[in-house]
Amino acid sequence: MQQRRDEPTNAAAGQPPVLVEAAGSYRLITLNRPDRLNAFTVDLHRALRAALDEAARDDACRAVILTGAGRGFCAGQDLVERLGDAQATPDLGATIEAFYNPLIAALRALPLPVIAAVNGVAAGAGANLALACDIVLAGRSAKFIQAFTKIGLVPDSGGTWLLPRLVGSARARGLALLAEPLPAEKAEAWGLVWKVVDDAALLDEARATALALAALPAEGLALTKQALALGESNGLEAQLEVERDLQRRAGRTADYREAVAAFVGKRPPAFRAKRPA
Ligand code: T3D
Repeated sequence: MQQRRDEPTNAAAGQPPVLVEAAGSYRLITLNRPDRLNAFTVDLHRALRAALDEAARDDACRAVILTGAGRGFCAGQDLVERLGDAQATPDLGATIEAFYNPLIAALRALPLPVIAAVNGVAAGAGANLALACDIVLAGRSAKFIQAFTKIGLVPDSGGTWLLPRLVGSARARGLALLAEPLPAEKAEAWGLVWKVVDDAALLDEARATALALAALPAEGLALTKQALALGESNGLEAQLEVERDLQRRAGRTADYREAVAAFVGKRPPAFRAKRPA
């Protein structure tokens, strides 16, 4: 039977909206609605949150890769899902509050580094989902689009907060207001992206990055992520105090002691395989 144009796909096709590969020390989470460029439905939101929560609970998991199935990373909100609301006036604030805001907050608070492997177009909330990750890798054909104003909306999922911090006010305003595609290499030059690689090499690069992170002391990474998050709103004086407090905690970890002993002993360190609870 042919899919009706106004039905969100995937659930109907029996495909899970998110695929999770537990690859030993890291997890690969793939948004899996390729026929809609992995646009967000409620099901996709729920599955992605569950996958992130499970990764956080798995103490063998030291990093997460987030990517998209097919030719896109994520096209933001599924507008077909919204079509169903056309008769009523939808309360988009409610869906932002219920789904998008908690997702971005959860990503930023995850005690694990998250790598976005942007394998194609990242539009609307999909673009800001990628930018909210800790390390953004992009395939050469990827592009980032703040698609919101094209449909009369406001950049969300942290876009209005992240963009000026990443690229400065002038570029943030251009991106947000004009909603033009920003190609991967320009995104890298502007500081939105850690690294651009050939499309065919993207997943290998993401896996290598995850393994490199997984080999580092996990608590140090979690505390570093926490320090950077607090630094985004603190003044210097307050942040110096944050660094003191977090360094105190880091200095008490077994991995720090092991790293120093290994360095002085001129041997490779043997860090703990599991993240501490
Ligand atoms: O609602 C709320 O809760 C508020 C929160 C909002 C958050 C947001 O993200 S708002 C922004 C929503 N997203 C968009 O406005 C982007 C819409 N998509 C596009 O502009 C284009 O598709 C792209 C620029 C992303 C890619 O263009 P292109 O030419 O590479 O691909 P395409 O042919 O347009 O898309 C391929 C298929 O995916 C196509 O389906 P078809 O014709 O093959 O059956 C297209 O309809 C579908 N698709 C792409 N984006 C979405 C989508 N279907 C539903 N929702 C989408 N967002």
